[in-house]
Amino acid sequence: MSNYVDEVIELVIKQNPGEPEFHQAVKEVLNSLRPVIDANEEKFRRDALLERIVNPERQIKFRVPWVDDKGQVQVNSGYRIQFNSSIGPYKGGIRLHPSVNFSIIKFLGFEQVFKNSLTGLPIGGGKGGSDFDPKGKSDREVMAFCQSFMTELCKHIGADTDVPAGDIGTGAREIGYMFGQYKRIRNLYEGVLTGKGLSYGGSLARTEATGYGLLYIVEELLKCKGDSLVGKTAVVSGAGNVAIYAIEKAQQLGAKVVTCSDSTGWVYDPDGIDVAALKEIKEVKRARLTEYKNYRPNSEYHEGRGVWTIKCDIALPCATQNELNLDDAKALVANGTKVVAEGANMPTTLEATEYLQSQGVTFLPGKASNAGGVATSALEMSQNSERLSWSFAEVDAKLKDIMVNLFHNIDNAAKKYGFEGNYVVGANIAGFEKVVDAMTAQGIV
Ligand code: NDP
Ligand code: 2IT
Repeated sequence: MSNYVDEVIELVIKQNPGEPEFHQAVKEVLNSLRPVIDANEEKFRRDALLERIVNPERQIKFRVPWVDDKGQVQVNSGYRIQFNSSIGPYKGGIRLHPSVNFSIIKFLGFEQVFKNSLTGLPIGGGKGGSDFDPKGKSDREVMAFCQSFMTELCKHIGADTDVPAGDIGTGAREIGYMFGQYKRIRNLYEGVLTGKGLSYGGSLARTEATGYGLLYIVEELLKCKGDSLVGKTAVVSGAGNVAIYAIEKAQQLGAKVVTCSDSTGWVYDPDGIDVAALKEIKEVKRARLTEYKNYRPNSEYHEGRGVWTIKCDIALPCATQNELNLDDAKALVANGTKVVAEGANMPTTLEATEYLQSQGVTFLPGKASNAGGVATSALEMSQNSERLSWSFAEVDAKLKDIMVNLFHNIDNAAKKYGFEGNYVVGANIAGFEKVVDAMTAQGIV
């Protein structure tokens, strides 16, 4: 077996010190690509293929000054990583969260390259964000931040160059303010962002797409095992965009979802989460989950973390990276969980993933199972290019088709290399092969 993978992992650690999330994402991908890399080592080494693929094409960091409601100037850092444009313009969300740094944006950008490849649509990989925290800020403060952020970012993006979208902390409100500022400065009305409002170029079903897509792929997986979601119990973490629409679709497809969580606590509702209440608390009031009990007196609210201790058939982590660790995985296995499918990006630690797989739990990695969001963003780009809007049913049907095809694509890739049922290997190989093909065809760039 070749040492090429180990050498490149060493190089990444050396060249990107203090970036543990980025190291983690690179290790997960490269280790599972060993069968392909071993088979092509001479060519890949000559072309420095792996050294190029782990190096972003461009990374941008900039100052974001803005004035708060007291007249005080605040300064945040803005980031955009343009990771790989071999199969299309850079595409990926903008995360607004105090934890944002190069490590987090690089891990997300790296994952995005392979995820976007798996959608089958012409989108390259990128990611951006800021350590700005929208929580507790007034609308005016959020607007001031978004305008300042876009004043710099607009120099680096464009409908055919790089198309950002939402992620943690960036929803319809933030995208609206950013779009307005881009249009004003660049004097261009173009599809430079996705996740836009419906009145100015957004796509129907984009809001729902990541959560719905997650359930479409789980449904297809179960169907191939002669099973379905009907009567299953699921636990979900998170209470944001991905979690809300994952819960909604799971319940439409016949499962009962009994948990959700936010960064301070979690809810257990034995009768099934009330999605309308959750939407009102999170999307309208922007409040904490402590409110949920006012709507559902039968439910329990707990401080801290704990959703993985609840007995379930299916676990859907939909909050953030590394939120499901080895102890959580052990609790799930002890409770008889059969499927873990990631709605968030890298929510499961490497040790937890390996443990789940070793115990026969079917594991769907985020770059496959949450790809419905970015896939529908690509559909929004198509609609913007032709200056038309498709119906909800049309977009939703395309999304479902994409997720079903994606599942068979990763399933076949895993089988082809002798790793049947290992969807980490399947997703990484299938995503990688297309990117390598495009990079090779385009020469040393
Ligand atoms: P939101 O901001 O809408 O929601 C995030 C949720 O996760 C909130 O409930 C939040 O709680 C919780 N959360 C965030 N950070 C932490 C933390 N450090 N610890 C515990 N809980 C936390 O984001 P999204 O739903 O859009 O994103 C969720 C995940 O899905 C992310 O990993 C994102 O990268 C991924 N993703 C998103 C896509 C999209 O289309 N939006 C597409 C594909 C993946 P609180 O409100 O208290 O902060
Ligand atoms: O992680 C992701 O795929 C997203 N946050 C969505 C990216 C997008 O461009 O829609």
